[in-house]
Order: sequence, then structure tokens, then C-alpha cells
Amino acid sequence: MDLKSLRVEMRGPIAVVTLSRPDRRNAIDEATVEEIGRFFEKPPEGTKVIVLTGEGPHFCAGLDLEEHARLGRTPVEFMRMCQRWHWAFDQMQFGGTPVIGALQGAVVGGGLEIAAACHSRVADETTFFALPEGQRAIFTGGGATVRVGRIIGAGRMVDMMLAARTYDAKRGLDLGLCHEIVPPGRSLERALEIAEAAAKHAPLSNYAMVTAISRINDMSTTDGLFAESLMAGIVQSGPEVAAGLAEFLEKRAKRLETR
Ligand code: 1HE
Repeated sequence: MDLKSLRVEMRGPIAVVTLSRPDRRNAIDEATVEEIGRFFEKPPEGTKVIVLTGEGPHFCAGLDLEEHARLGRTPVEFMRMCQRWHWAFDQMQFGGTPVIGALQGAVVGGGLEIAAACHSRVADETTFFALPEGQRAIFTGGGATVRVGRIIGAGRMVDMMLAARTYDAKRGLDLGLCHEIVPPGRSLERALEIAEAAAKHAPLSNYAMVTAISRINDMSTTDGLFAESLMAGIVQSGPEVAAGLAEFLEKRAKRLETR
């Protein structure tokens, strides 16, 4: 795959994908969003888990504002562009491969939108979250109303934008924007640890986690419970089930630990 704005490195079954436009603080332009969509639509053969990070001190500064100003997009052009972002981030969220975000510095605007499409997010202490669209006279278009709104709640998202709040990592953790905080510069290392552990799960279990849970959240109670039973039945047909259960029953399984 010919990639210019992303770097991809395979570490065994883990693909480490780096947003790589540090001179623009990894802002996302049209070419980058296409690369993201193409990569996540068809990750390299053998990829079990993907880690997404950004080059330099910031994860992602959101929409490329220089390109946006230069192109002077019409309403329809901007709507179509937003739909390409939706397509690309849907490949991440629903592609079936777990994506672990390793965050640092700015996770703002479209940067928070792409982070919200990750299934697990590790932030370091330098991380901050904002939706500064109002301050740029625009509106979210990369899925924040759906993905961020569902994480922090619609009311809080309105307040976050209206009051121009910037949340630090600790506040982000309290709100679910990230799931763990580590010392500065350590988010990639910790995301890789999580990825390695997740790569040991049965592929069908991981598939169910990343494709079923958020979809079931959109369903009614009866539909959701039915969909869950179907998904559980399919996972139960996986070849790893007998070995996974035997490991526990023969007391060889790793003990559960809090973290
Ligand atoms: C950029 C961008 C960008 C930086 N597009 N070029 N996003 C924002 O409103 C966030 C805008 N950026 C910032 O607030 C800051 O740049 C940061 C907090 C991310 C980083 O600060 P800092 O001090 O490390 O860097 P800087 O000096 O502000 O920026 C360095 C360079 O990156 C500079 O270019 P230079 O040529 O002067 O070196 C900046 O112009 C450039 N840069 N951010 C283009 N975003 C689908 S809709 C989504 C809607 C949104 O995402 S709105 C939110 C947009």
C-alpha cells in the first residue's frame, strides 16, 4: 500500500500505524483520510490488533485547516468530505480488528473524532482533549456528534464545545475519553502491551467485542439481547473455545489482576 501520511510497522501480529504529518501536528487532510480508510478497510494479512498513534508531541490536531481554507469548500463539498471521514473511521470502529489508540498532547477536533473510533485509548499525562470547532467558525464533521456524544453524553458535548473546554488527561479518564493514563512518552509502550494481550484472545472473541457491543448499544433491549445471543453462539463455534476453557479448568490460566 502506497502511504504518504501514515507509517505502518508490523510487530508480529500487531500493526503500529502512525499519523505522520508532524509539521502539521498530524492534522488530517483529504489524502490522509483516504489512506486511513484504505488501511483500516484491509489491514495487512495476519494483523490481529492495530495500534494507532501520532508522530511527535501531539496525537492529532484535527482537520487540516490550511487545506480547508485553501480549498474554500462549498457546503456540498464539505458534506461529502465529512462522509469520507465517516467512512474511514467506520472502517476503524467496525472493521473487526481491535484498534488501540496511543495518545499524547493534542487530541482535538477531528483528532478526538479519530481517537473516539479506537476501541481502547491510552493517554499519557501530556494529553488534552478539545472540540474547538466553534472557535474556528465550523462544526464537527468527522463523527463526534455520534462517537464523542455517546462517550461523554450529548449534553456534556454541547457544553464542551460551547464553553470551549479543554480537558486534561485526568478529566478525560473520568469521562471515558481515555481508559488509562501513563507517564509522558509511555502511551505507545502501554498500548503495545494491551495489543499483545488482546492478540492472544480468540479472533472471534475480539471480533465480537469490537463489532457487536457498540452496534447492540444502538438497539432496543429485545433486539440487543437477541443479537447478543446470536453473536455468542457464533463465537462459541470458534476452534479456540475448547482450549480456552481447558486452560482455566486445568488451572493453567493467568489469574485475573486489577489494573
Ligand atoms: C495545523 C493544524 C491544523 C497545527 N491544520 N495546520 N483543529 C484545531 O483547531 C487545532 C489547531 N491547532 C492547535 O491548536 C495547535 O497547533 C496544537 C495545540 C495542536 C499544537 O500546538 P503547537 O504549539 O505545538 O504547534 P503550532 O505552532 O500551533 O503549530 C505548528 C504548525 O502546525 C503550524 O504551522 P507552521 O507552518 O506555522 O509551522 C500550524 O499552523 C500547523 N497546524 N494544527 C493545519 N489543524 C471533519 S471536521 C473536523 C473539524 C476539526 O477538526 S476543527 C479543529 C481543528
